[in-house]
Amino acid sequence: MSQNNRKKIKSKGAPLKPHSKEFIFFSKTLAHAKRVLVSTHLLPDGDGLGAETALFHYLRKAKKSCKIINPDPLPNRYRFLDPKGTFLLGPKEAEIWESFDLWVIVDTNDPRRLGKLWDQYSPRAKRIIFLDHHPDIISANGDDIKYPEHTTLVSDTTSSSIGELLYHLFDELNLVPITKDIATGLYVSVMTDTNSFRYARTTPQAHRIAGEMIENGVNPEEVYQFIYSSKEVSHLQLLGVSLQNFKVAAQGRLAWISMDLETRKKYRASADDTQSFLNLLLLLKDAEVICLFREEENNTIRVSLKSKGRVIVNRIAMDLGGGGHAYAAGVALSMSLEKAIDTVTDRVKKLLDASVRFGPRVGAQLTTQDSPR
Ligand SMILES: [Mn+2]
Repeated sequence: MSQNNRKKIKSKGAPLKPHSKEFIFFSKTLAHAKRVLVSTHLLPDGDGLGAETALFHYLRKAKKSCKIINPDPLPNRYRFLDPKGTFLLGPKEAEIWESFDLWVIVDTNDPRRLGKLWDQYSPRAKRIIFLDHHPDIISANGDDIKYPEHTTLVSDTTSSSIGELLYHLFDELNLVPITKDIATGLYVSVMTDTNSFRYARTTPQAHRIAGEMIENGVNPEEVYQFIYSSKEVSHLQLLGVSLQNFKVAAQGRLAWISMDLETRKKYRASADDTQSFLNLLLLLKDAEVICLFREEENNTIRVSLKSKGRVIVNRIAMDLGGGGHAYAAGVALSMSLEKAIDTVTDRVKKLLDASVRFGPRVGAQLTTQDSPR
């Protein structure tokens, strides 16, 4: 699609907000960088992986050296983004330069979510940029995370996805046209982080970007099939077990699924598998907050919290040492599964109770961003 048409589409929508000075700095740094490393968070999702794919193809096309390394391997359902397994690489799969111009870290602003990669690569990067749309972790809970001096946070909590931020970045840079490969990355990012255009932050802009990417060659049905119709028999059996056993409290306003390690192993379920079960609880009419409790190998319980949008849940995650968006947050707890369920559901019940008495905005302290992590 020509540049002319792209401008025409955008002019019909709401005017774009002016770019922040950090965003302009990112654009300039990227324009000058020759070697760029790109990474996303542990347990990578479609937003991070789609954004990485788009960046990789864009930078390669612009004749720059780009490599991707992630703290976790590529989940199978995203294999279609890199069918030959040449660039969306996990730890120890990629050989990284001794020194490089720029490390772009997408979909998080928390160095801890890079696992071992942070200590390994942060000293080797001349500049580190976090491209993110989550609330700032430092202002959120006064955490003692120290960013090295050569770090810049480029964040827009009103953005549906990292793909949306990259769309503006590519528009600003204007180095190469959007190819089908770049478009596929952007489409996957926007589609998965709006839960297929269902979340509150599904803006006209998110739809416009998706539409434009389809014009650039993306096949929506094919992408959908790859990401969502990719399950093994054992996955649906585990889903059956989970849905038989989910729990409801607070007059149906709270619902949760819990999964112990034994069950996960029996059905060979990955973390990525179980995460998708949580969204099914959103089908419940009365549920306002839904949770998933997943027992991990290292004696921790990974908790995901989601709100339909009346109450804000990231305060609960932050109080327990986690974080996230207002309506989608998470935390890892070092305790038994039963204890973790009690700890979190007690807090959610109190929150729901307070929201009845004091109104739905109780606990609101942060920006209201509702895409998932
Ligand atoms: Mn995201």
